[in-house]
Amino acid sequence: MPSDSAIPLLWHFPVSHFNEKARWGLDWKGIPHRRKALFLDYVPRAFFRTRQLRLPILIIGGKAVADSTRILATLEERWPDPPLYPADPELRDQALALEDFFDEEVGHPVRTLLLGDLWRRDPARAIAMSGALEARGFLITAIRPPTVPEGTARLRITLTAAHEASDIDHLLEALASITRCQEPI
Ligand SMILES: N[C@@H](CCC(=O)N[C@@H](CS)C(=O)NCC(=O)O)C(=O)O
Repeated sequence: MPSDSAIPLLWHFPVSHFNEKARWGLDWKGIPHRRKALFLDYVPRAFFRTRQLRLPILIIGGKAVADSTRILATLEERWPDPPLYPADPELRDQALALEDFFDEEVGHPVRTLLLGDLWRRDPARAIAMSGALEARGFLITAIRPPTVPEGTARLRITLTAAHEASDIDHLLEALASITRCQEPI
């Protein structure tokens, strides 16, 4: 079946509040769709279709829609019933503000609490992060046993005098973007 078939296709990470939001919207509206969980292959796929590197992405009617908020808006437009948003404009604005607040302020710390410790003990996670950083132009090696104790892993970040402060800023941005919500394993 071609990827742009009439049935919407969701590219997603299984563990992520943004991705869960898109799955929940599709389920709430009872929209028949397919889901494909992506792993490291999300990098070329996402970039090719949307010129950005984040999931979820919904492929619908030949178009790729990135960003969970835009995905919900697209679903609402195409399948108005049952509605996701309140009909009253003021309540609707409040609902959208709440969505934004949970996306940006609540979701990340809650995920970190639940998953942070798990990930620290996961060598596969370190490899995936190293790959995601490489896709952004950073060569950062995953260090695994026996170099570090069994059941643990690290990322080795090597700085030299040739690095500019802006390089470090970009690295921090990339690390924040990847670690705050990605689950590519
Ligand atoms: N504003 C976006 C954020 C999506 C997002 O940050 N997705 C994360 C997973 S939770 C991601 O794909 N990260 C991969 C990366 O940054 O390489 C949305 O609402 O969909």
